[in-house]
Amino acid sequence: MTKVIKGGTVVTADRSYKADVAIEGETIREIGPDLKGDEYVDATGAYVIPGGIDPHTHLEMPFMGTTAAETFESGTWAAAAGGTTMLVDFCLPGADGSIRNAINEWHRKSAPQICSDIGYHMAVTGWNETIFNEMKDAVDMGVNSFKHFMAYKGALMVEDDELFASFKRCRELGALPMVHAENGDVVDLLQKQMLEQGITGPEGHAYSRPPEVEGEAANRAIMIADAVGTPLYIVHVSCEQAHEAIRRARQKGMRVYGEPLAQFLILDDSEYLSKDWDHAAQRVMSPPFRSKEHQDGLWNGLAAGSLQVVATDHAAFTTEQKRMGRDNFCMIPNGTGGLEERLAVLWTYGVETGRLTPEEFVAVTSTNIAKILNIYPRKGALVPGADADITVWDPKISRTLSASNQKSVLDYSVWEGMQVSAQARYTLSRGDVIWAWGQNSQPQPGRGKFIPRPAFSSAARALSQWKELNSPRKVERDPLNIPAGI
Ligand code: DUC
Ligand code: ZN
Ligand code: ZN
Ligand code: ZN
Repeated sequence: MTKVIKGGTVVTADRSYKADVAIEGETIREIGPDLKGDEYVDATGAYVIPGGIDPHTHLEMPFMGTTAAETFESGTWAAAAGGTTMLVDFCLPGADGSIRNAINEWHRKSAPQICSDIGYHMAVTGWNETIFNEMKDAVDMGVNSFKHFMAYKGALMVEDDELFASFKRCRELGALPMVHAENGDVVDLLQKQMLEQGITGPEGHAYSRPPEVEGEAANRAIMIADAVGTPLYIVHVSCEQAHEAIRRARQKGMRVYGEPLAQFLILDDSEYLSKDWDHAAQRVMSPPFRSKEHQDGLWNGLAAGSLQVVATDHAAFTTEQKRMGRDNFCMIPNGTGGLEERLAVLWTYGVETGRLTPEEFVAVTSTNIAKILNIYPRKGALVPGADADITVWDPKISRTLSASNQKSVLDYSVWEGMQVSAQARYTLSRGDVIWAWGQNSQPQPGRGKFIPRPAFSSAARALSQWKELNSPRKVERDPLNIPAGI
């Protein structure tokens, strides 16, 4: 049975051209003019793009005394409705601290629910021999990236010696270290000062996490990564201070990757001054939204290549959950949503305004992510043999984003009232149409798969070289086989 996506303009990270796409089973068979099939998907007047990959979500995550409300089922449905066909979710260790158990727990939760494919990053929230050993298990289980929180003091935060040790372990294993870059000690101090001054509302959240604390941590993590000799991925880059650190490191030849969020590109910190407590609290996340000046820099970074991917950090807490921090902003569960809206807002505010070309849009929403996370070209590519994760992207459907029409389980939307100019007409996951605009039916829970992401192979080579040289000053700079030019 051959399915043909007919009459569209194929857009890849490199170029755009008129072509049909033939799918056999779960993969792409052929791309070319006038292809014949048994079944057709109409792409007339639309773009045919690799399905979006959101590299940063927190579905059903236990966090700050509660659990994120977005489920694997609602989250993957919302993603499909927004043209995203794969999520990479953050796996957190439970009370026993075991990485292996945490990954199994994530499988247990996600497997029966996911409508599309998923991968994981693993969080390293402390340092001991078990963690050192189990990081290898994680890589063997298909998790090749480890996130480190430099903030959330007393909870998830790791110290610099732990960062160094864990980065080194990543290097040995051929895994990619990631950081949440905020100076947790300074945030902790500033939070106490805010409360002492009687500032207890959501605006205190933004005041206690200024851009400098993010810039400082980004610089520190980069220096530690350079000392270890490993690439580094900095999640949720919100400000010029962190962007500047990444740009400088890249100029010096380091492989440092930066991930701004859709929220940071479009929404700003004036939201925290709302007279409506709920409105402001719903937008509390870390790092917080920044002032408008930071946004131009982030957009320019995406076009210039100093920032490579756009994520959402989708961590969805209901208004009721946000009210846990009614008397103290430090208790507001941190997180906002966007996995359903990411492509539409990026198209509207990026491509429609001329800040990004359609090809750059594909690069930052899918292809670069697949390359950096080592799942390219199975994902993120429109080539024969790749998984048929494809979005038929319609630049003529304009609509208003609202909690009333979203697939997310949230009772509000941080994008409420925003007009967007494009929408997924069809979303295909490994050849199945899992979303059709106008039909609004839910894809089958459990049809999604966990996609193992292998260790980066050139790391092993670099490691043996390094052992031979037996000198920490002679470490190879780039042990990972991420394709050049990203
Ligand atoms: N930031 C958030 O806002 N939510 C989840 C975790 C994080 O780092
Ligand atoms: Zn410290
Ligand atoms: Zn984070
Ligand atoms: Zn996050």
